[in-house]
Amino acid sequence: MQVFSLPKSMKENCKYTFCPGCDHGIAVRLVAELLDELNLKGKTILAASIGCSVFLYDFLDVDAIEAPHGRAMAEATGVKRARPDKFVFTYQGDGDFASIGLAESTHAAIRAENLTGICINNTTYGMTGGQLGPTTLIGQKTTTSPMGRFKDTYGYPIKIAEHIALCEGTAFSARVALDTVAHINQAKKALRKAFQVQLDGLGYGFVEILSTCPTNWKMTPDEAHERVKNEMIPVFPLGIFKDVTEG
Ligand SMILES: Cc1ncc(C[n+]2csc(CCOP(=O)(O)OP(=O)(O)O)c2C)c(N)n1
Ligand code: SF4
Repeated sequence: MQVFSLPKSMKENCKYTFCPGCDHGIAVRLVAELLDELNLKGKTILAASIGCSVFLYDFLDVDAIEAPHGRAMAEATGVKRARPDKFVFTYQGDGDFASIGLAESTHAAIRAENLTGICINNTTYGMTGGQLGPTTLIGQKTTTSPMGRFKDTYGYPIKIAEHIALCEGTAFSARVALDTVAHINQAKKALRKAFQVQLDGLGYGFVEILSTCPTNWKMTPDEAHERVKNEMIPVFPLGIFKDVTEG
């Protein structure tokens, strides 16, 4: 009989600091399951970031280095170059990865660093109170765009997975979501691929995960998943945008 239990790559007394119903919790569990399944627990170094995932090193039982304010890909680059035998990945919010850290994130892909990047896109700066972020949807109300995001004032949301796919050194880039069981299964598959391209030495693997922020969106978790389906996926289509293993 299969028993639902904590992945071995999670700390035994791990207590999430995420709000109840937040998709960050699902994403972290998928990462931990894959670390178990690929036998990576003892050879992983995480470059943690700022934002609601700041305490990731308290949840995952792996070595970690804290890299606040968008610098995770720069730190991960140094770690991986010094220890190419280690599996190195970042886990960052969209504000961290694609706003304050856009240069670091992009250049790591352009340099074909043999790293894995995971970006949680919840269309807002969650930890700091729901401000407008680089992926905020046109029309979306945030604490710093109370009338909604107008393109004339704030510009357009960035399509991160497509942007990373355009970088020559990218081996794999995909966008997934966590709003349904089918999508969660697809997300795990994409993460596995992004892990594998690093293990095979093929370059930069990246997954953008469409996620929720029920607290700042002022929605129930179910309403938040409806927003992912009805408002986010039409703007941020799911799929694989580059995969060098597929020719
Ligand atoms: C006043 C202020 N400005 C900037 C920061 C830096 N900062 C920490 S968390 C964060 C937002 C992170 O948002 P995101 O990367 O989208 O991750 P999320 O919290 O949504 O998971 C920022 C800008 C700060 N802590 N306080
Ligand atoms: S503030 Fe939003 S993104 Fe952060 S833990 Fe709470 S629900 Fe999740």
